[in-house]
Amino acid sequence: MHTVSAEHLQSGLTTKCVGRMILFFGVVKSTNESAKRIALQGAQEGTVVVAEVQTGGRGRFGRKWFSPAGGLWLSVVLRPKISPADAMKLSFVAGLAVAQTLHEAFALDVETKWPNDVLIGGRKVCGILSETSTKGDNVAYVIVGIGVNANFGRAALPKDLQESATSLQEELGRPVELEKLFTSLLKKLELLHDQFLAEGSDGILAEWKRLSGILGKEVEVVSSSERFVGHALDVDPDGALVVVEGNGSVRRVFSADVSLQ
Ligand code: BT5
Repeated sequence: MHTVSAEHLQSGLTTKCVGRMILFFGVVKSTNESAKRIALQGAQEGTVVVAEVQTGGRGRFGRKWFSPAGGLWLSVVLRPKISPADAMKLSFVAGLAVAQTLHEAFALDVETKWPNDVLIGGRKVCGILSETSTKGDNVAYVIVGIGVNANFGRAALPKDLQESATSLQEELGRPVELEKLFTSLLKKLELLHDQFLAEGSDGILAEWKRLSGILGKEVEVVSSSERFVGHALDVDPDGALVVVEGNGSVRRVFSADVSLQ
């Protein structure tokens, strides 16, 4: 079996905080939902919920995230003492953690894609859903959900995703050790999260941008209210995508889907 096994998840984990407490489920609706529930009940920072299969995995804007057996589906409860605006940047921290882990473990050529994807060869191998809950002006908790398509072929995904998605198994021609991937990913996440809290987001964003496949290119931006094309210039310190339209006007985009033209 190349699925996650509960007893092995904690072995080899050398983190101080992330993964100190792990809740493992065979089947769950969504690890983000479970993590939210336990966060509300006071789960300590760094608690991780991981599942073998999700029946109602979620993406942004209520979209569905397909989560068959063999994937790495997890959510981390964080309680950073930062502003809600800064908490939004945790999806860059998580995206960079996944990209660096996949590159270091498997020598894969990975790309980050604004705002929350990791791609291999232009195809999505990982999606991130970071959800912040506020209390007054403060962050109560953040759930960082990470989905990595690992040990299944593209055929396990619905037909309409088979062109745009990929998996580690598909790229490497073999399954990977999920427990090892889990351990390395949590270690990297903790490292980058600590760096983010100590030094701010500049270093993280710079590295994330270095891996970006869309900056400097023509893109189409689609949001709930509009659609336009332009030149993807930068990701600014707030995490907004800066796009220059043909007429020279500069747009800062906070929430949308972007694709190469
Ligand atoms: C995302 O949303 O990419 C965030 C996905 C986060 C999933 C993790 S798994 C653990 C945790 N628990 C959850 O319930 N969620 C998190 P978005 O950018 O909105 O992209 C969603 C779109 O990606 C869908 O509309 C599909 O087009 C596509 N998609 C769905 N499942 C996919 C998959 N397994 N691989 C690649 N693309 C997929």
